[in-house]
Amino acid sequence: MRLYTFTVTPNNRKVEAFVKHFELPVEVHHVSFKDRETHQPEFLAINPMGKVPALVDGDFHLWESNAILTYLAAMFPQTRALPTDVRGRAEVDRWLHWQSCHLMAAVGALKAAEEKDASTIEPLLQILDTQLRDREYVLDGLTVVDFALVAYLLTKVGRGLDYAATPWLAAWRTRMAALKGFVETEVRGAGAAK
Ligand SMILES: N[C@@H](CCC(=O)N[C@@H](CS)C(=O)NCC(=O)O)C(=O)O
Repeated sequence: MRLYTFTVTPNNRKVEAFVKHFELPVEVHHVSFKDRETHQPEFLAINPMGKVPALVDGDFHLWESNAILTYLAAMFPQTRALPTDVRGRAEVDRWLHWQSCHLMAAVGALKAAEEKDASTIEPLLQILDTQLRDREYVLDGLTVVDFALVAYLLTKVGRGLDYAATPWLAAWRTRMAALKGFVETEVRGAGAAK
């Protein structure tokens, strides 16, 4: 398997951290935006969206970071990162969709400065904080959901938020930042994601 990625953005980092955390046999290829690699015909044949992350597994091409996460977790069940019971799987889907539809939009708006303050994201953080009350992870045990969500809170925008009102979330975020995989994919300074 080969993962095309760019590490620093949340959608890339969540997958790369997952691969590194579980030491999955996936070759990690960092694309060159400078060389417009994701807009070359070879890459567009993998992902017609011209975006990373993208995964190649033999003749199977997969894009969309959350689809890649659940695919890897299913392909490597030893990760125990994807519940197999119907309700457990529904909970995973719920949080992955929440991340794509709500958390990503709120972080994106702050990054683009369309939102001048954190008032849009704060209710989302409260909801996640409530879920994390008395819990080590978002669901039972470490799952793909933790990777998908926390990646958004470890960006430049995420680092700039005030977590004082969301202590359960803050503690989980700190634990996740220290997790193998997220440590290896930490990029600070000029190259860091906004
Ligand atoms: N919904 C997609 C978003 C993918 C995406 O927007 N990738 C960005 C980096 S985070 C990208 O490749 N941008 C380069 C471009 O659009 O040319 C996912 O979760 O994988």
